Amino acid sequence: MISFKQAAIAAVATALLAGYSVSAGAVEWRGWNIHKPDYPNTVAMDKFAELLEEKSGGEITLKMFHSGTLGTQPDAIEQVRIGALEIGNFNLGPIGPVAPEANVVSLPFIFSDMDHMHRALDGEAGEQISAGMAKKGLVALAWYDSGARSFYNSKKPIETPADVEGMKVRVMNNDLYSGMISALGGNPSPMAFSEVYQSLKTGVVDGAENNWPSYESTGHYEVAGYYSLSQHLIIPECVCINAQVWESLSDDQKAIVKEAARESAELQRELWAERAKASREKVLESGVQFNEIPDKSAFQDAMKPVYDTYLADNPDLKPLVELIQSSN
Ligand code: GTR
Repeated sequence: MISFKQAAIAAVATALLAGYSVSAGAVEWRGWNIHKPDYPNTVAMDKFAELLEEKSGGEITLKMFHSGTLGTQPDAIEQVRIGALEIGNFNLGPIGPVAPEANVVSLPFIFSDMDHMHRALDGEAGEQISAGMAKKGLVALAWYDSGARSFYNSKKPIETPADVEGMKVRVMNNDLYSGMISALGGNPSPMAFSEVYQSLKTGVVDGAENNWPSYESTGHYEVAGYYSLSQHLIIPECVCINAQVWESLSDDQKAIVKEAARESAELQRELWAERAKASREKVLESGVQFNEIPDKSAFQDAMKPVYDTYLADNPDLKPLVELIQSSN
């Protein structure tokens, strides 16, 4: 077995070859995050960086780039896959088109609530999803929360699928989400997160969908004042590392990196729960019109074509879908 020091030297050599910024005996990674400074994920990724440095005795440092300054999420996913960036905090939504196993979490209503999602991710389903992502160059170190996504728009409350008919709705880049909006009779508009505010404001789109914290932190609530609690997607997020960089680490370093990521995830989940409440209160106080959808069955029934497409494209993943559904 090679020693920590040998592994560190190997990591530095790899880093030098890959052109990372290094000082003697240390590697500096670069990390991508889409959110603003006070967002739970941002605070947690900064904590991850701090823990990495502390636990590795300064051998591994991580420079975080927040607010999407290093580009859009689909681009950043590619960057981490090819090793141009080492780390990213990614939503599994835009990872889905790259790794079909990860796309299972983007089937609308597959999770009944957050607990169901946690159970699945912490068990066998999570292992299959991680393995699928690793094959595509992304090693998931820990899972972050991202709540439930619901519809919001500038026109009217959504109470039944018929209310979505004819509406232009922004979705993340993933055909499953376009299929989801089409199945409700709306017009899907895949678009980068950073463009949604202007698009809502100028009427390029009528609506979008997201969790309370993102609806609030982006200011979307100022320009799309109807929020309807459809909770159609509960998508987890990862702290992901480039697979080659991961493989270049010694076992000791891997343990340190995983532990730091897991500790940051504990913090993120706590902060997430607090922020979800605070964001909800803030937007409701500002006058957002909010409605619950007590019976979601019409929305759920309408999603059959989305499941059919996913299973037709990935017949081998039927057992994964059933595994998640059976752990409800
Ligand atoms: C947020 C998520 C981001 C991004 C965004 C979006 O909830 O945390 O990573 O996926 O949604 O809608 O693009």
